[in-house]
Amino acid sequence: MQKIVILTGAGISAESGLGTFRAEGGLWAQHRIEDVATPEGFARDPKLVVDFYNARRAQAAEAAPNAGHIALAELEEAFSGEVVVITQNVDDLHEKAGSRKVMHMHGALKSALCAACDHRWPAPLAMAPGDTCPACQAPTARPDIVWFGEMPYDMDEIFDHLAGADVFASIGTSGNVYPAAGFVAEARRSGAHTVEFNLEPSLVGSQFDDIRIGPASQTLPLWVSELLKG
Ligand code: BJW
Repeated sequence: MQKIVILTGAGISAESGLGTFRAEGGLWAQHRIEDVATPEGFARDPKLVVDFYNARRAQAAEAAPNAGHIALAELEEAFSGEVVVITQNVDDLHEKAGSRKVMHMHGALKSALCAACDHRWPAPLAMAPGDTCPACQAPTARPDIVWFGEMPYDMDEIFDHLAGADVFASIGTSGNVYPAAGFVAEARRSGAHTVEFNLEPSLVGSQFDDIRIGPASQTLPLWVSELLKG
């Protein structure tokens, strides 16, 4: 076995105190998706959107990785082949745990993006509507987040990794949002062994060879020690 490709979602950060989206009382119960996670919502009310991400950026800055994030970092360190983490999460808990190869397909709270020239720079803790871009000086700064209807990042590289995967693991994601929910099908087509970690089977759960039910902080350390024992 040479290559392990891992997809993570909000569930892996839940035990670090960051809310998931679709749980009862989750982020989408508190905010309308159309208002805070679409380019149209940002155009209508930039302050609402910027404040939503400012609050989440502040919360993420205080959060610490849990045993699930740490197990994945240990896997990358100790595994003889390649480990790639593709995360839908916009927090930096994989990096804080020590993972080095992390792809943020839905963007990152720590980053700001210029809607005019695509320049990126480290976001201040609190962004404000109309912040200027340090490269082109236009007042077009926005959170560097992939909203509905926008193209997720690094898709070509991600599909290359899926095509080369020997093992594909999906952790703490509900399978509601594409293209990420389609990765298991892609990995299966490439012959990968597929395993899901969740509190319950996801919407695409039937496509996995193995499902490990339970909190990621418990199921991941066990899986990693199984893998490293060979
Ligand atoms: C635990 C746990 C514990 C809890 N241990 N587990 C019709 C059909 C198919 C596709 C589409 C369609 N109409 C539109 C689309 C495309 C659309 C889409 O998928 N819509 C669906 C809702 C139908 N997708 C897009 O628009 C994407 N772009 C795209 O497709 O580009 C191509 C294109 C572009 C333009 C034109 C044409 C094509 C972009 C998607 C952007 C998603 N953005 C968000 C918000 C931004 C980031 C942020 O604010 O943080 O990303 S939405 C939100 O959902 C966020 C997440 O990354 C994403 C996934 O959520 P996730 O991680 O799965 O969280 P939950 O809460 O759903 O699940 C948590 C899971 O954890 C649960 O299962 C729990 O059980 C589990 N759990 N605790 C283990 N301790």
